Amino acid sequence: MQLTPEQIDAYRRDGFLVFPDLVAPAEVAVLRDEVERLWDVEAEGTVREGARRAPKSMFRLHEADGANASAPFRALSRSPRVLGVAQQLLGADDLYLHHSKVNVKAAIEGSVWPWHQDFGAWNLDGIERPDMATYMVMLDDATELSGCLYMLPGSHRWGRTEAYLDTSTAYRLWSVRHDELIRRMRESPPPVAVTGRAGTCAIFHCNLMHASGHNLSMGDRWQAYFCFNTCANRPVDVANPRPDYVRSRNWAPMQPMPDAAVLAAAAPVLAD
Ligand SMILES: O=C(O)CCC(=O)C(=O)O
Repeated sequence: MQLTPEQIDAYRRDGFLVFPDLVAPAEVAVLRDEVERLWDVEAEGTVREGARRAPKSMFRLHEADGANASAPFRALSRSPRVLGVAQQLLGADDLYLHHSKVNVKAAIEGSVWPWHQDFGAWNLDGIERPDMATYMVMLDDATELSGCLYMLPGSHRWGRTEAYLDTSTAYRLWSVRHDELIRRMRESPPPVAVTGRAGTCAIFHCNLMHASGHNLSMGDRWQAYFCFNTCANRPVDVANPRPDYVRSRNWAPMQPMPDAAVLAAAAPVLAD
């Protein structure tokens, strides 16, 4: 998938792009089956929350091995729509995934993701340059009520803002000091709600300020994320590195797969 010069300009200006309905309903169905298959798997890379103990995040879907390995998610991450777009925006062919995940924001119980820049954590992981971007795929309709993402347009141009560890939710997150955030937001265009139908995608710069609210709706809000880095920007060694599922040590360049590989990777339906 070739981005237009206008899309590339918009990414540089705003720090994100949205692609409505990019993943077909049949592919979304395959990916949703995968989330259901992995739901009860007790994996190191699954963080749960709420009375239902629903996954807040299921990590490491894109690798060929491991408890949460998923062939359809692996194929999607390597498709021209995903890997190809990341290659164009990061200006490099050799990319790897720092991590992948599905965030299941469960009906009523799925909680907030405070305002943050992804690079706040990834810089602490030992990655030196903000040559990174996150690709998001909606696996069901995302609304403001169900806790869609919000982006603060242009905030990636602030550079990295000092982060603190917010421990208020099931997934500890490097967030932004509230006084600093309010000061910056007063000078910024208003946040954009990234709503859309299942299959809508977005890509955003690793310094883009983003957040999402509690899911107040009666339905879950499932979204997949692929966090790309250039192989040349792989992390340097740090003391006490985070686990592999969130700070990958597989720095081999990803090999592209065709778009059709997502459906081809679906588990076969067995006859009675
Ligand atoms: O899934 C969400 O609502 C937010 C996820 C997010 O911001 C992140 O993983 O960095």
